[in-house]
Amino acid sequence: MSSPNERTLVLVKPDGVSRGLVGEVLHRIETKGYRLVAMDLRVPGRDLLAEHYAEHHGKPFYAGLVDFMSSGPVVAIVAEGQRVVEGFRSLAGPTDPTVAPPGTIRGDLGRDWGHGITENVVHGSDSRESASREIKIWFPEL
Ligand code: IDP
Ligand code: MG
Repeated sequence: MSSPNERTLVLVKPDGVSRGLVGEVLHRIETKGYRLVAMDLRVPGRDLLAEHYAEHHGKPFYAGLVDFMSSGPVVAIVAEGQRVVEGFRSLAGPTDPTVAPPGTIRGDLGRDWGHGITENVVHGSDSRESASREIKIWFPEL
């Protein structure tokens, strides 16, 4: 279902921020035509990340994922537009940057750096339900 005010949560992950890719990610969101609703640069705490990644608790990569995501600043973004959840997932590309197709954010800007955890530049909500849950976690004021 689409709706005029569909929203998604995008994160530029610590690898993306430290490599200077925030502008490039914002450029892709904006040139695709989505509207920026909120944006914040911060180092996320482990409690917030535990909530954000609740679906991954207990998986072998969970501890490494939280270590990676709390290792430096991230930029949290809320973007809006018809079908933006699906649209941003399409812009981001599949999880593994080594095989993500060229043309996608992960395919163009990401690679395996040999650090164990999958560093893939961005997060994007995977459904409207996840988006609304995640936006409340990162931007409770919205
Ligand atoms: P997604 O970000 O494409 O939605 P998820 O399966 O939700 O992928 O995983 C969340 C994040 O956890 C990924 O973006 C990636 O950073 C990391 N990750 C996922 N699977 C693995 C894995 O098998 N090994 C290491 N890290 C992983
Ligand atoms: Mg996911």
